[in-house]
Amino acid sequence: LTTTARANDNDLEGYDEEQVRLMDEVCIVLDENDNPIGSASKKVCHLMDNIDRGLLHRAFSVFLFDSENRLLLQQRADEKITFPGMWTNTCCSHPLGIPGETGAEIDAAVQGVRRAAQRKLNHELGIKPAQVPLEKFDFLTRIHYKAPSDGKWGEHEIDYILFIKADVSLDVNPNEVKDTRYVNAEELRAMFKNDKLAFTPWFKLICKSMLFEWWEHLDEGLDRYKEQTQIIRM
Ligand code: DMA
Ligand code: MN
Repeated sequence: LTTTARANDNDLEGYDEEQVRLMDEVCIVLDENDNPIGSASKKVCHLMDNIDRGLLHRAFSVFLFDSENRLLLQQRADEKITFPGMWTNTCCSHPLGIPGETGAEIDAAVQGVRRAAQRKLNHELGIKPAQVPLEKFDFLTRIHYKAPSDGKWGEHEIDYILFIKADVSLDVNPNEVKDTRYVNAEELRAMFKNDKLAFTPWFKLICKSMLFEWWEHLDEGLDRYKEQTQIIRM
């Protein structure tokens, strides 16, 4: 798969310079069962031509709740190459092919994803690692989904869902994030009814399936909702 994946020199013409630079990050390429089988650049992994040939990579989605159980949302910056300007969960990205973020067995993979989550909460939202210690991230499940962005670009991931409850201070990186907002469940439902707002496909999938039920039971512990062996296909 990795050997047949392709990219062109001009694929990134006209996009934000910093976001273009980040397309050189090295993502973890997977088989359908989340076994790492190689690596490829973020650019190669997000071209629909490669996705349509089956290229799949590892990702994570963080849902951060404050002490009042409000969920922190972000609106993606207009500079983002995929899904610009859309509202989504607190933070999403990819564990990279770097020491500490890779892992084949599930426990190592989860720990790698936690490290990546801590790194990107800092990069995108300016949340200091000490406010989101690794052991506070609660791994719920993995979701396998595919979603086109604009025809040329898209996502095809096994997405590790992480919950964390923490009161944090924000120092938003405007190249990544256009706006942030804390919402309760009712406020999020109202946002979905507002057709002037756009939401990322993975956030919509998670909201339609499990989010509101998990959210209701946050303080009872989420153990009974955890599905840590099966991969949920959406
Ligand atoms: C990718 O998120 C991960 C998911 C779950 C869609 P992203 O496009 O925000 O990644 P990055 O912040 O690394 O550009
Ligand atoms: Mn991705």
